[in-house]
Order: sequence, then C-alpha cells, then structure tokens
Amino acid sequence: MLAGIGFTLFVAARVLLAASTCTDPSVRKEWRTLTKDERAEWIGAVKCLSELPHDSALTPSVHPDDIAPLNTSSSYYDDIVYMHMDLNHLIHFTGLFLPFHRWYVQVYEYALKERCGFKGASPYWNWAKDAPNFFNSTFFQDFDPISGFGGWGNLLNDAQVPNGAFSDFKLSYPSYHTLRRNFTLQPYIGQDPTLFTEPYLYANTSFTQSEVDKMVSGFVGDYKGFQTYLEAFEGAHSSVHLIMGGDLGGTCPSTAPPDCTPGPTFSANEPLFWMHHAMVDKVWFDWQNANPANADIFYGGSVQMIDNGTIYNKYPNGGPPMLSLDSVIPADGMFQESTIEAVINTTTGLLCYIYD
Ligand SMILES: [Cu+2]
Repeated sequence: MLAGIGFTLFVAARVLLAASTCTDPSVRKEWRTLTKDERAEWIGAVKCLSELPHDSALTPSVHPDDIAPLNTSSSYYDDIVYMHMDLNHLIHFTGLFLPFHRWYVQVYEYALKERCGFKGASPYWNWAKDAPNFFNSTFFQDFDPISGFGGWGNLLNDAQVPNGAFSDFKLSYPSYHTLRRNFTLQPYIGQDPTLFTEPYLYANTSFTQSEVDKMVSGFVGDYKGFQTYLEAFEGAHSSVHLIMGGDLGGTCPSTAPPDCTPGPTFSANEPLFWMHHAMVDKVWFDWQNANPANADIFYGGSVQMIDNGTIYNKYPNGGPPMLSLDSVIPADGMFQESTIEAVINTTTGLLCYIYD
C-alpha cells in the first residue's frame, strides 16, 4: 500500500517536472539502430506489463457496443489495450487522432518505466525502409527469443507468431489468444467503395519513403489536410496496420465469439503498435518542424463521420462540435489526462523528446 502511495507521488512529481522544463529531451531511435541489449530491455519491459494484474483504475467511459466486455482477469497490458478499444470512436477520424496517439505512446513509455523498470526512450519503426519488399524484409527475421520481434504467423495455427520474444505473448481481447501476424498485401478488397476508392491497392505502396516525403514537405499550414492524408482509409497509417494482418490488422482470433467485430479497436495487442505509432508521431513531428506554419497548429472535430464517402469527405477529421487546443485527451482513469495543447509540441508542455 505504501509503495502504491509512493508511486502516485512519484508520478505527480515527474509530470510537474516535465511540464516545467525540457532541457535534455530523450531521443527516440529507430528499432534497427538499437543495440541487442536495448532491444531486449524494451521487449522485457513490454512482456513485464503483460504479467502484471488488471488495474481497477481502468474506467471505460464510452462503452461502444462492438467491443468485448471488460475482463478483470486480464493483465495490465490488456488494460492499456482496452482503453483504446473503449475510446475507438473518439480517437480515430477525429481531431484527437494525432494528439491522442502521441500522448498514448508517451504514457505507455511512463508505464514501462514506472512499473517495469525500463530506462530507455520509446523506439520507432521506420516502415518506409520495409515498404519495397515488405514480406521478405529482414525486419521480420529476428527470431532471437530475448531481443527479436519474431516473424510472420503460422497460417496453419490461426496466424500465431511461432518465434521471437513474443511467441508466448498472452492477450485477452477480444478473447484469449497469443500474438498473430498475417501478411495481407491487398487488405481493401470488398470494402465500402465510397471510402476505399482503390480496393485493389497494394498496401505497401502507401508507406514508401516518397509518400513520407510528400506528407512531411506538403500540407503547409494545413493540419486537416495533413492528418487526413496520413490517416486516410488507404493511407500510410491504415496500410501498415492492415498489411500486418492479425492483431495489428484487427482481425478476430479463432477463439473469438461469432459476434466479434474486426477493426482498429484491439490493434494495440501487437507490441509493434507502439513503434508504428511512434513512427506516425515522427511523421507529424517532422511535418511540424518542416515549416514554421505547421508548428503548434491544430484543427479537428470531435465526432467521427465515416458512415459513407459523402459524409467522410466533408468531415475527414471529425465533425462538430469542433475541438480546440484546450480540449482534453480522454484517459479512462488509466493515466493523467492531458490537453491537446500540452502535447502539441514534443519539447514543451508535458513532453520532452525528439526523434533522431
Ligand atoms: Cu488507434
């Protein structure tokens, strides 16, 4: 109990410190530039979160009817996944998309540090390096049981990843299973053609270096345009999720009940989620730093408008009521809440990091 109180005070003190000054920002590095020991340290802390018990602080606030009920026998890692499931409709295709996920990666890093002794910075995954030859990329060929991410899933066994450090990674949502990856080059076939205008698109063409360059140097002073391009149904963010299939792609495991709804909700099951979203955050960071007109600007609505292409094209990053820099990022009781303003810049407010 005393330890718990001490933990709370420590968190409060750290956040205040971070809010007051940022003279020595941590540097987030690309996964492949980390040493083997650094990779093992991050993976070990992630697995540690999955061995901690459910935290009763988790307080779902949205209760969408298309997600599994809260499972109190789950792990603390599952709790972090569950808040993303609960908040799904508030944080995707709304103005909260970029601020929420920036904040989510940061508070996840706090959890790794405070609960599991992690000492480094959040790594990112530069998927543009893998885009030209995704399936065969060496990124998916590190099978070290301590420091390796493992490879593709076994299609004869529900696409469960059979190797690397996460082959025994236990997940509770939407039902008990272990981590799955299922390479899916054309994930958009059969979707609503008013939202998915290129159904036969090869997903790896959406996150090439030229696409990243186009995003970072384009959309000057146009927050809505930038977010919309990055978060587009067939854009870089979505394509990385879906080309991975399995958990990152939000497909239901074979153990799931028949009413399981696939989609983005439980995609944080995949530890790559954090490095994928750090890369999405880096693209935002690079765009913010590419032109003074991009720094610290924000525009977006609070209501997801994705029923069809007509409504989506009018409100691609959310409909009214509109959000502002003062709007609060929801935390479902799990972490300290933040305003959008406190995370709009990575070296002021609550944050203190840069990308290499
Ligand atoms: Cu998300």
